[in-house]
Amino acid sequence: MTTIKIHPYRQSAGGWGALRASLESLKHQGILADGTALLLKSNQAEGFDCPGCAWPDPDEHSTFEFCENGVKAVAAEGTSKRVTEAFFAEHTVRALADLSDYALEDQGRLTSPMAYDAATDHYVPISWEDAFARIARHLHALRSPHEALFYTSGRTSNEAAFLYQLFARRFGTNNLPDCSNMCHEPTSLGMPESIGIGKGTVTLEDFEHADTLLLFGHNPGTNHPRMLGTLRAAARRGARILAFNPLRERGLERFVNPQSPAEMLSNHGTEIATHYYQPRIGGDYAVALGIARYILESGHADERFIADHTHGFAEFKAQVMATPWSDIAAESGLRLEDLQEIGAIYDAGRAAIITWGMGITQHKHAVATIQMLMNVLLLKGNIGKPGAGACPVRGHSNVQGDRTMGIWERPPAAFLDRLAAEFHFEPPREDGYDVVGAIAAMEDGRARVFVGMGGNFANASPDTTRAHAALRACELTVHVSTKLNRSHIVHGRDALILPCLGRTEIDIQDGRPQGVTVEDSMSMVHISQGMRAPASPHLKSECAIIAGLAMAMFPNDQIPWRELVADYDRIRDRISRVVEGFSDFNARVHKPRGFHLDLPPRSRRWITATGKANFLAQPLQEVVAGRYRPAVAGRLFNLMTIRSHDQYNTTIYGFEDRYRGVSGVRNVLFMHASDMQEMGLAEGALVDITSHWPDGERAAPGYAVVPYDIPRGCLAGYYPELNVLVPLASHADRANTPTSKSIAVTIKAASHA
Ligand SMILES: Nc1nc2c(c(=O)[nH]1)N[C@H]1C(S)=C(S)[C@@H](COP(=O)(O)OP(=O)(O)OC[C@H]3O[C@@H](n4cnc5c(=O)[nH]c(N)nc54)[C@H](O)[C@@H]3O)O[C@H]1N2
Ligand SMILES: Nc1nc2c(c(=O)[nH]1)N[C@H]1C(S)=C(S)[C@@H](COP(=O)(O)OP(=O)(O)OC[C@H]3O[C@@H](n4cnc5c(=O)[nH]c(N)nc54)[C@H](O)[C@@H]3O)O[C@H]1N2
Ligand SMILES: [Mo]
Repeated sequence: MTTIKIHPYRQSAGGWGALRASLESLKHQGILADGTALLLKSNQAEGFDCPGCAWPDPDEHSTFEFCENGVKAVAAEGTSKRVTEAFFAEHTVRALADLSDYALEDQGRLTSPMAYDAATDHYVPISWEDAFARIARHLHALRSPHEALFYTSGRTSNEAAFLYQLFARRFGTNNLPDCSNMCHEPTSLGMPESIGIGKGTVTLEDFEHADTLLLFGHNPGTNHPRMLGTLRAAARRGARILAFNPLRERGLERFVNPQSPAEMLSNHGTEIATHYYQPRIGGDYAVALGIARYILESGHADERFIADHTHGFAEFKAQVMATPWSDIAAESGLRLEDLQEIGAIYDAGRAAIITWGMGITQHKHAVATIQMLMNVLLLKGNIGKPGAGACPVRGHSNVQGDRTMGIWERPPAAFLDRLAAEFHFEPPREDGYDVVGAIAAMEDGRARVFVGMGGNFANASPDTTRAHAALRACELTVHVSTKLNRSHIVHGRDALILPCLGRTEIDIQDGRPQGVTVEDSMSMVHISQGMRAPASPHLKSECAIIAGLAMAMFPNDQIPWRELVADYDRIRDRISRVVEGFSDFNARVHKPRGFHLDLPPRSRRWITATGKANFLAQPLQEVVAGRYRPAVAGRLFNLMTIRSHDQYNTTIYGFEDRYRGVSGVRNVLFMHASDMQEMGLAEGALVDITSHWPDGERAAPGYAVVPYDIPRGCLAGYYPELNVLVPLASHADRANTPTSKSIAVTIKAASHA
């Protein structure tokens, strides 16, 4: 038994708590003095894009938008701490393995290229040239280019992403797994089949015209705090805001805007959600189906829109009407009255936006759920008019842009054709491995070299034990990184750490400062200009690292790598001819605030097989039957893995999950009080968690249960620690996104309490 106590957070999200935490993080990184100056450059017309989340910036005012977790992200990159060659000389990799993930990242910024030396078990200094030559040697020695994997995390700029995919395809493979595979892949797969594009259809301005907002499965107070400003404005205008989340999340309930002196002084915030519903984990398909059924029954569907713009309505209607309300309610975890209320509110709305995050995508039936959300929009003509549309809330600040630039293991043929025409080579045509496929390929030797452009593959991936073994089986692992992390410790026989510039830092090529570009969650493309002196003189930009490697790989190549990287305008010129929607890229992006990509659904053009927007649905019983419900001894729970308020994915900033009232620990398991009672567990009791899958059990020992407002039968704990429980083969249908929000587990009192 430990003394973990939950202290319910009665304050609003934001407010003084956010200011205090921001100052703490600047202090912790040793940059309190110049941190503020740095922050003022974030998300400005001439500054850098915040490396936090992908939420867009309001364009009418260019004042600094305060965001606690943006401060933490910028401070983490701007830290005064450094990992030096002396540090690596002092510690064997074995010794480093004993450090926690928090401690690894907290060593500070990487400063020079390092290579693993098996004889001494140390990372030792290596020159950039030798590092490139070593990678080239390994790659050339492969039997096939498909034995190499090129992973990308979503912070990588458009320019670096474009060069990186060009390099991989020039080498001969589409093995470009990325963080998106674990994130919004079901969105990118499901939306095009429905409406012809895998991106959100709204802009920030639409939020000003919407009178109804449906928020599914994301936690803005923590993961995209600037969205709270948008929601606050909508709430003040009287929009109805419906939140769907098994957990009660403070940031969805009440928000004090740190930029509003009146709110700060009175400490009285704005209510965000007008209605808060707590479906059971994975219940959203049924919720959305219920909304559809309500609209169909009410007779208020937009018949004109349906006739002019959609396909498959009759079949869809028959299927929905054949699903009994009692099944819908049972599967959603909500009461019939709630479902009716939701339907009525949506029905009464003039213009509605639906947003969603990981609570929707990290499930077995994620694609079907997203398509059901699209059906709900289509029923009322809520796409292609002001104030209405689909808004997937992306994660990493440039994850959407990376995909636009061709970081995709299943590239469309038209993209490859244009790449071939522009660079005069024949790119590979067969699909590559995604994240799940990459792990399996490393396990059985089909892949032998792993290159990571950012990220932390070892800890972000599902099934930690298998993911680690897979990396260890490689002949070479290479990581282009800013900070030390587990992926450097869990390495291949040969291993390299290549330290790069962060987005906040000045990037000089050929004597001139370069800007990069990014695309936010709403398809705004703009320049990001580093402002700070690099953390070390030995760092290279991601673009320069890729070009350096390419020149070592392909001397005298027809692709002029050296020229391209000497001036990023040249990379953008190439992008303008290869990537659709980017014509005149340089001219457009150098305008303040950049430009918006043209999205066909906004003007009701549907680039689908039918030429229309498609109603697509799966019978509810099929969705239910697809769920894994093993017969086990003891009670089966459904576990979701989520982010605390004090982390950025695998980067743990600290141990304060402020809005959930948890302090100082991360080994907690949120549980309904009645379930605790039924299991005979007192607050703080330690339990061992076991996940179940046909290939066997996986264990996470020593978690302290805390009572929480969560539906019975549901549990929640933190990512990445609980990734050990996610079976590799448990992933979203077709999209292969690990089911990180839905893991079948049992619990029992800890063996060593
Ligand atoms: N500060 C900070 N910002 C971040 C990140 C970070 O780690 N830290 N990560 C970035 C990245 S890569 C991403 S993808 C985003 C992630 O942002 P989110 O999508 O908010 O990610 P999660 O914390 O995983 O939380 C998902 C939410 O879904 C809810 N949920 C879980 N299961 C279900 C379900 O079945 N149905 C419903 N309706 N809800 C459910 C959880 O209770 C939780 O509130 O944030 C980005 N921004
Ligand atoms: N169980 C579970 N697993 C999950 C999730 C979950 O909710 N639950 N979420 C999934 C999601 S949504 C995502 S997006 C993935 C995240 O997966 P990743 O993107 O792979 O992980 P991060 O933790 O964001 O990567 C952090 C590392 O990136 C490096 N880095 C930071 N900035 C830069 C930069 O500018 N350039 C370069 N080259 N490197 C940089 C630093 O070295 C840092 O250690 O995890 C997924 N895994
Ligand atoms: Mo993500």
